[in-house]
Amino acid sequence: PELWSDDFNDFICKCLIKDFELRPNVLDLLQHVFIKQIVGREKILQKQLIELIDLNQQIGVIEKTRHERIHTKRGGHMKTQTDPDEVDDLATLEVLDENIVAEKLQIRYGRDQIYTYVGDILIAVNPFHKMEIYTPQYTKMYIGAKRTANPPHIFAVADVAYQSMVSYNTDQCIVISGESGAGKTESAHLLVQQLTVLGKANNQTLQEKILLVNNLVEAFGNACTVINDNSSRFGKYLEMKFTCGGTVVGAQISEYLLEKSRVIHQAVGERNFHIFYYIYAGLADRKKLAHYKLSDSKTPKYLCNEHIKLGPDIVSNTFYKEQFDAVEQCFKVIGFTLEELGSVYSTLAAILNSGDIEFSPVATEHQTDKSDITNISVLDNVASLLCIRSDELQEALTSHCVVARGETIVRPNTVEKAAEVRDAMGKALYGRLFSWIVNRINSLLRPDSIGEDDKGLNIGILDIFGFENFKKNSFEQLCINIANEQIQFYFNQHIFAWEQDEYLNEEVDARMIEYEDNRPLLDLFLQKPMGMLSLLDEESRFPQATDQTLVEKFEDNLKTKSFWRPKRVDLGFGIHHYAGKVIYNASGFLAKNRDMLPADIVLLLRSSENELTRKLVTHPLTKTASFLSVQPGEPGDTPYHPRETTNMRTQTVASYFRYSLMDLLSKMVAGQPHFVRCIKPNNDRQSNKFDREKVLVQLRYTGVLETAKIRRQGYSHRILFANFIKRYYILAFHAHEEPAATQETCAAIMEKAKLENWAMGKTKVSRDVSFYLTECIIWLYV
Ligand code: AOV
Ligand code: MG
Repeated sequence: PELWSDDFNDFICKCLIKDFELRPNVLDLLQHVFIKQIVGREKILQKQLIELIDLNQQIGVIEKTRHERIHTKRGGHMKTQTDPDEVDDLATLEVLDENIVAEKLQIRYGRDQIYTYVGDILIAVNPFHKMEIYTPQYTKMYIGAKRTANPPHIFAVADVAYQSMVSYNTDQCIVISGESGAGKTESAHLLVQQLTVLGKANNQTLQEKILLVNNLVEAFGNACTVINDNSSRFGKYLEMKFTCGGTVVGAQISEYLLEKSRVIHQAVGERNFHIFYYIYAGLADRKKLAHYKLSDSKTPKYLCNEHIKLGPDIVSNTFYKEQFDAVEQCFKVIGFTLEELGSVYSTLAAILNSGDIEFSPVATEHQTDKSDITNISVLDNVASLLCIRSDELQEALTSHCVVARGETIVRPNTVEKAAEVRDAMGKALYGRLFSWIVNRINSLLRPDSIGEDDKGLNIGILDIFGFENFKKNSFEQLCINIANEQIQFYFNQHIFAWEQDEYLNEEVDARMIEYEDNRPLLDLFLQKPMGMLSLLDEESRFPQATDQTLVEKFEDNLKTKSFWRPKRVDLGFGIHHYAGKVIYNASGFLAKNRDMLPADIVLLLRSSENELTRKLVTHPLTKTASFLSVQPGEPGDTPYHPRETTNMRTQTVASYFRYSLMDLLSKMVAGQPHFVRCIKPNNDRQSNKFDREKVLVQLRYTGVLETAKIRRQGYSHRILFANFIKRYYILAFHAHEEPAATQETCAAIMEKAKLENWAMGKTKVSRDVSFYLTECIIWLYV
């Protein structure tokens, strides 16, 4: 400590401020000297510091030329400070209006600069073509780099999240939003890719496993829709687990609301889940179709949509075969056993076969509504794949038990009813298989070192199904759009509501920004007892109710201008969502919501000789456990945050959905959020086509302009006095000092480091956006 002179102090400050990559070394060195109290080694210390600075300068030069080279290669547009069109951050625009914002994005898009910041939020415009900006060279360039040193990039978001996690010892959460086909899932992959590098997994296999998780669950949960060939049909929250030191040690996924109805029916121009095509082609390639009771000449019904006759196209499709090999490889690397794999394939094959079971009416003397199975061989196939008895399956499909006056009576099923039971079984098997796979992945990737007390840290990545508006929108679209509505609400809360509250609480002067609050819409859906989902559940409890009575109930109870009944559309109702108007068709709503799997089928599957089949119907899947564990909140909690529990016995899809949302939010609110907003530049999936009007609509409903405004005026990075001082006191105080956690200490550090444009709250200190953009910022990226 005696060696510490003011000059020397300045010198260290310069080192620390100028340099990021080396700062850990400088700090290490200082600690080494001061903590161990090695006196008399000042010469060595100085020499080492000088070396560090030289090295630093060299690196600076290398970085600069690398940066220029990359920019030159990408179309000759070198980044210069004076280029007026070069706006990496929309929050810095002098004039902020939506046309200017759209124009800037368009200019950038034309130059293949698909990423742009709005303050700390990243906008990603889908390029619809392969970009050379995700190579290892880029990965390296974005590690621990100053934000202004590189063009905006998804890797920079990963880096900020990672660095904040390590520095502040807090969980992080990256929320990716945008409409269907905007690029959420791709962004999620890129984040995981960068985070695995940042997390420097000790063993290669773990890194590999984590990278494969997305591919595996997406093979089962994604499908081709009319909007997106690889559309996510479920919501996914992937948590990457780290030690407090920042080493990645595992991963956990939560899945939300898989669109099971797709298994039995696909809309015009759409397909079933990818895995069915993969397995069909893959097994054909390995001459194993017969083993799984599939035929290459007769395509399973669930795969032939009335509008696409795929037939032999599937079995000869090389892409599907390759994908099957890839999926199998994922399973193996992640750690599934061969026996488990066999059972997964059998279950999938059983589902495909079950779709082909046909029924015909049998008219007997007494009964006219009995049904019989016309193709017993198919029934036998299904039974054998599921390891259950064929005659029992037949009975469970064609009849049902009712308990009347204490007696159990067997009643026959009509042809329609039998087909419904068959389809319900297919959907249930698939949905449960999906959950089982997710749970199995979780148990294989659960970090061993992290026990109850040492929870470690995590970064969650949310990739849900995007907002959808098809020609015909059903129950699935309603749920998907409500989920998006909820995510938009979460975004608004963070960016506007809580932000402005915080200014008030901290007594920092800031102008209030108007934004579109979608709270009334969430009320319309989720409020109890008069919200849409509650009304749906209530109606689902009446056996006599029909989809018609349901829509009437909506009409009688939902008195808001966001809900209306369009004329001349039977069973139609319209909702004005935050992202636009959608007309829904209530046909099938009640059945989809009840989602009944007859007890006879459950009991039968429980008797299976196959372990997996039994597990699918007996084991309480953790998702059940996870939403049961959501505890009621305190009175006065923010609405739509976790605070409810459910009665499992009467669970409908709507009530399950409501609790999944709460479960998801309870995970998300635990972390510090980072937002990525994906924008779809056109509806034709074309590269280099920027539909200005289409983009404007998205900018409007996502509130990008308002975000830019609040970010421009805002102090978006706030640190508690104590944390700030702990980290930076060395800039203004001697190493051995312990300055008090007060406003004055913070101010002294700020002044010493010659920082401007900061604000001091009552408990937190911050800097504003313009400062954020200057080169010498030190505390954002640590
Ligand atoms: P989504 O996840 O937002 O839709 P995806 O991430 O599946 O959308 O993106 C749709 C398609 O856009 C991808 O299959 C790619 O072809 C292309 N794409 C997106 N981002 C990029 C990128 N960074 N580079 C190159 N191509 C890209 V949905 O899941 O439908 O809501 O439910
Ligand atoms: Mg997706």
